[in-house]
Amino acid sequence: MQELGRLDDLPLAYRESLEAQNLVPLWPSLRSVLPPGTPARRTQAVKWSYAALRPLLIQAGELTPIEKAERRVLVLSNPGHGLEKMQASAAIYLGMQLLLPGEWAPAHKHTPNAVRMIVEGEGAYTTVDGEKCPMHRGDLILTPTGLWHEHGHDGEDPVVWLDVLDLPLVYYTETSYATEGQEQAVTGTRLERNYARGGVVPSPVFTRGSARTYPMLRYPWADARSALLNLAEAQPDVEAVQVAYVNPESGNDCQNILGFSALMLRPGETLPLPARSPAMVFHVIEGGAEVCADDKTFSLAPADTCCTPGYVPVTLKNPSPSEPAFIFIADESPLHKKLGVYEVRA
Ligand code: GTQ
Repeated sequence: MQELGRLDDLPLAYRESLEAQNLVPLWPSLRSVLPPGTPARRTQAVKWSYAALRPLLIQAGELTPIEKAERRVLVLSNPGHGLEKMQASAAIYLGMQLLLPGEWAPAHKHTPNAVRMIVEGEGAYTTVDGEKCPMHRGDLILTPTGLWHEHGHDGEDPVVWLDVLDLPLVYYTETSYATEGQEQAVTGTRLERNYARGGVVPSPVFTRGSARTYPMLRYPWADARSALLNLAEAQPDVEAVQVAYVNPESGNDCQNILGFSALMLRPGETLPLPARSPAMVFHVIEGGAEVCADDKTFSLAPADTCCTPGYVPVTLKNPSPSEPAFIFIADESPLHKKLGVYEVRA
């Protein structure tokens, strides 16, 4: 490949004249913005241990009252991007949020999309768009763009959940903002039951108005788990025992920018994944897993989380000879597909 001219090959007076006109020569930077073959990535493969993070999160509960935090979150930050950027990958933000008994995180809405994956504790709930969504371990609760949401806790013990947002991308596009609001009136609860039987959905024919843009906001873990066990039993040869969290009215990804799925690794199973353009996040719901990517191997225990960059193969392994492992996965594939840059490399 041809070596191109450098900035300091150019006379200083010429560079100053360019700068005075807000002009920049392309050729000294061409290879760095269009690197040959594979993109440059800041995203590193990183693991966050729940055992290491939990005491620090509990300490945040002692140090900072909820009124002073609004959302009491420790952000899982990828050092490859710089910790202060609060990014797990180019498009993914991850945070562990703590809510103590009796606490209240007030209503707001914002342009980034969020989901919560409940990690521990009973008795908390989030109200999204007037729907009260109880939180139990492994449940996935959506907070799509523009919907009001607030969190409350009527239980006895700390509740922790993993927040996954597309905040880095929305911030980058200069479209990230929030609006504060009043406590919501609850107009419904557990509307996901409307979609609990595959293939039948509420009929729009005799009802006024159309289906909500985001008809299903809560995906109970008990249902996703039994779908995985059923798939493993019904199709023992299936390559990956994986279910996607989708919009049950359209069958599309449940949110616009990030994709979410749950994977079961059978006892002893090794699952090689090809190099794909999106970065991924793995969070263990039950069991244990080894994640190998980019010359790193992470051993994940329940509630541990890791991320992997795009364009590298990833191998997942369940080291247990007797117990299945259940993993929550978030990735950037809806974004890449919409942008037309999605790739799978053989
Ligand atoms: O719970 O609404 O981790 O607004 C970051 C921003 C959680 C939330 C985060 C948020 C929230």
